[in-house]
Amino acid sequence: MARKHPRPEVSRRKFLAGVAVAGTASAVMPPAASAATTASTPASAPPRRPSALPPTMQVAVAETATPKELPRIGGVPGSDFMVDVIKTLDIKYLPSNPASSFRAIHESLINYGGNKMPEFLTCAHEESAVGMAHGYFKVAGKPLMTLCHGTVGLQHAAMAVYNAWCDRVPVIIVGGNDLDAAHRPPGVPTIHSAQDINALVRDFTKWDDTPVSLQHFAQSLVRAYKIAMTPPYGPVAISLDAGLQQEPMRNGEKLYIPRYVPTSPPQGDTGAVKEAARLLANAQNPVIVADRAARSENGVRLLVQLAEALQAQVIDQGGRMNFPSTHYLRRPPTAVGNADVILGLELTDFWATVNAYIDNGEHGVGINTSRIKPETKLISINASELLTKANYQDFQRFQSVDVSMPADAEATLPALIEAVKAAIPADRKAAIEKRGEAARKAYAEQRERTKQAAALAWDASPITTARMSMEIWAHIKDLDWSLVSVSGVGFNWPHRLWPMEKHYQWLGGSGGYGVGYGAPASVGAALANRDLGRFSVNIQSDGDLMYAPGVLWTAARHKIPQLAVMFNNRGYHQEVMHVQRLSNFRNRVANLGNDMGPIGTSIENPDIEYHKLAESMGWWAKGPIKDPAQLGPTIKEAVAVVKSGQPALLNVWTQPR
Ligand SMILES: Cc1ncc(C[n+]2csc(CCOP(=O)(O)OP(=O)(O)O)c2C)c(N)n1
Ligand SMILES: [Mg+2]
Repeated sequence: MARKHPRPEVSRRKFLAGVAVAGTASAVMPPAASAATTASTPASAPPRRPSALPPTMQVAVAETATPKELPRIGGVPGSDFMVDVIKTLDIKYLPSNPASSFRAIHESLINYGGNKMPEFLTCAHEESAVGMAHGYFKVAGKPLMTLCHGTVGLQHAAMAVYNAWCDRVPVIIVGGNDLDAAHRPPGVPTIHSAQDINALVRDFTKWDDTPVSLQHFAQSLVRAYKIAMTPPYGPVAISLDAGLQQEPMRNGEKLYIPRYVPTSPPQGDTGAVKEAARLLANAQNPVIVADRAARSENGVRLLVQLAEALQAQVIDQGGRMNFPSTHYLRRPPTAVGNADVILGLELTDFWATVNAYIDNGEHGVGINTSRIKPETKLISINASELLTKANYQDFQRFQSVDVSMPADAEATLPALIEAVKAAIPADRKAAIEKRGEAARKAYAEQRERTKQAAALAWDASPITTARMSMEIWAHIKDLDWSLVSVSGVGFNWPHRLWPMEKHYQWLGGSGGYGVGYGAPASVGAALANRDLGRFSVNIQSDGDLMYAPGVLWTAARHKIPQLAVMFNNRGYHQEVMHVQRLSNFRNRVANLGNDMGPIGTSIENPDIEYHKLAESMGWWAKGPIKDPAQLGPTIKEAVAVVKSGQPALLNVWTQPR
């Protein structure tokens, strides 16, 4: 007699026993399930039902069975040649979550490539792998490559790719995919294949390709690297056919690897640079606004030179560390209000730099207002104008500007500085000097106000974000430190209080505001800092860490030290405020759950013991720290641990903002 349910009986019973589901499920229950559950359930109680049907035999075997022994394959594996190509590009690490669609190149990287250049770093999530590459680049200035399982892996990676795209950071994404429908294994490998995996990320990558021969691969990978590394930088994707990786090279096939030669960054047109210099040199009150302007230490130096030549105030929007926080020309965003000329350098959002948007205006419609005087002239140098695509709206609102240079700001600054010096009329020099004196005074007054604001509620518990910042600062100030990430919203005290002068002391944010960036990017940046002998500090919010906390394990496993101090406000506080704002706007009270905040926004009850979470993954950790007096001594201990090479996390309970 034919078996009714051709599934392994024992494992199905185990499966059902493991799936204890309360309530009534609408799924159809197989007969064996009701037998297995009713036996141990009183007659009156509703039968327990599984939340999902057991896997089919085919799926179970594909996922769990030992692969059959394969015949030995002669010749040189195609994926060995791929490793040769990768090695010419000087890629140090390969953070990745393993998968069969790239098993051949994985094997070649280890056995043929010796797991060096690149070294495989085991990741628990594809989003973590891309996030690590993102953070790494902003310290090292070199991209990493990641391998991901073509469909499902790339789906997981997608948000991190979008962040890298918005933040103008190169990442080389290689996705395994089995294209040949006639030869690929049935079952899972076929479910995990697609005609075109790159379509998943095409709208937010600079370029992608699907090589169909080894020579094509060599050309594509070098081209992808070159495109990713041409400012404006960005992620690129290569779909890597499983068959091409696995098959041996054809007999007598002559292959070559194209040489990678870096592209020089695009510079502003000479005429436009001159016009910009003329406007700036003759301005009464020029203001420079920088977002992702400084790609390197040299970018910071150049911006200081330009600002000093003009004695122009500088607003650093923080997409990168552009301008020293200790410089007397540094000003807050409101400084645009007095400007007659504004120079925007690699701004994500020029519109919002010169306009304000008031969320809860009349009739639920936002109100636009100008932040600047109507006659203010606007100059923009922004390489992102060379990178626009249609679908995703990272290009922001349209802003008309008077001089528009689609060019790399750092590369254009030397010419602009020279042009400005040449354009300053002799009779304006005294006025420009005077501007500098006024700026020194304003800077000193502002510092005083900031210190006073930081002292408010100094002894409060939960701990204020200002106090936490200063307690950290006290213990890192004599080290070669790098603030690798600040997750959570509005934690800006380090920028207001810490002297930041070197370009690696602040790396900028996620770019796309996709939460879950902070933890993996901090690990990637800490990896680059480890190799450079620097001390990494990460201010880690609770919501951000919970997206993919497995990256903590990767940090411990690969000995990547960092000091993570948690901005644990026990909630998605940004969203608390959004719900409150809407309730106020509608003359209603935000609906409170059993916890403090509006329903759906708090992360309490149970309170997550992040210190235990980190400890379970190999970190040194302490918490919860609620008493501000305890914070200093605990940070001291943690700093010593990090210096010894182990990552350390402090679970600090903070004020919401
Ligand atoms: C992937 C993603 N999901 C949701 C959001 C919406 N969002 C913006 S801020 C925020 C709260 C994040 O919580 P946490 O990191 O603890 O920061 P806090 O607001 O508490 O400072 C959320 C959920 C987002 N930006 N990205
Ligand atoms: Mg939070």
